Amino acid sequence: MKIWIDGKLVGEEEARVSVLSPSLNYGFGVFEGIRAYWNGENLYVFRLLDHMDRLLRSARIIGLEVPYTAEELAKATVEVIRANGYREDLYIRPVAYISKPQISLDVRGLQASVAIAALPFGKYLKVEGVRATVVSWRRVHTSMMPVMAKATGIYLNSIMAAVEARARGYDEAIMLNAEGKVVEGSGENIFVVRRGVLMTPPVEDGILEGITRDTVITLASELGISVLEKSITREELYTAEEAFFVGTAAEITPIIEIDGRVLPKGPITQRIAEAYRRVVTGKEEKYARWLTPVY
Ligand code: PY5
Repeated sequence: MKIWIDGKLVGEEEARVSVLSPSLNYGFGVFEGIRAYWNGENLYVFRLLDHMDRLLRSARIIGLEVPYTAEELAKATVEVIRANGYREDLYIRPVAYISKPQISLDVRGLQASVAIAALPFGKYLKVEGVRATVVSWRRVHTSMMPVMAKATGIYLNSIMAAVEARARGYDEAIMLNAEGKVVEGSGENIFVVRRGVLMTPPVEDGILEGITRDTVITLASELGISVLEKSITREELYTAEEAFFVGTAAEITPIIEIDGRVLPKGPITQRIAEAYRRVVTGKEEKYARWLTPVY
């Protein structure tokens, strides 16, 4: 596999960092997760520029200097996919990090390296639906960590949640914030349906501002489904008619059980999932602007 690093395409064994990298030791880095879909004829990268824009915003939040524009990183992504000759569904992982050794926490003025890897990828969560549980680990509060940034260090919080849920026999975690409001999964945003209305936690509750979340809000409005961005309590979650996770990796994944309460795989979830699939595979002319053709 060829990986793009700072303008060069290198073999996987050459794509290495120092063990004393502050990105490895202290979690000082930012990353993205992007998907590309092969429809039998074309390979489309979904919302590529939006992901690269978020990577740069994340870097700006944590104070990491990334010496590339979003357009340059988008071009590099197409280049690395072509270099590998992929003709299948992919997951793309750009990461900006400090490759050189440094013990000091004073990371001011260091310039980031950027690596972009693309690999064949299937489903992340069970397509038929997942059993979820509210875990004991709370989502880090925005006064403690810059949760709006997709920063590597923050993912220890996600790992604790993801592992706790699985160790307790569930498929995925649902996290509450410090105030006890439902915020997201370990690596997904969440939507619930109550009385026919689709609801999702607002950004100010301390979530990652998901690109799939934005896609779902856009598609739902078009389908005539009303969407509310509002804080969600645990009781609202437990009395939801439908619930689903959304994310680049998770796509649209129905939640079929929450802490022993069974949920149907409802009609709104299904309509959203179908619309999403059509858009990402290039079957909706109207959303062609979200697709970057590789070939
Ligand atoms: N919330 C968190 C904590 C996430 O990590 C992710 C993405 C999302 C929400 C959804 O964001 P988006 O729709 O922009 O992808 N998580 C990564 C992904 O590629 C996976 C991390 C393991 O989906």
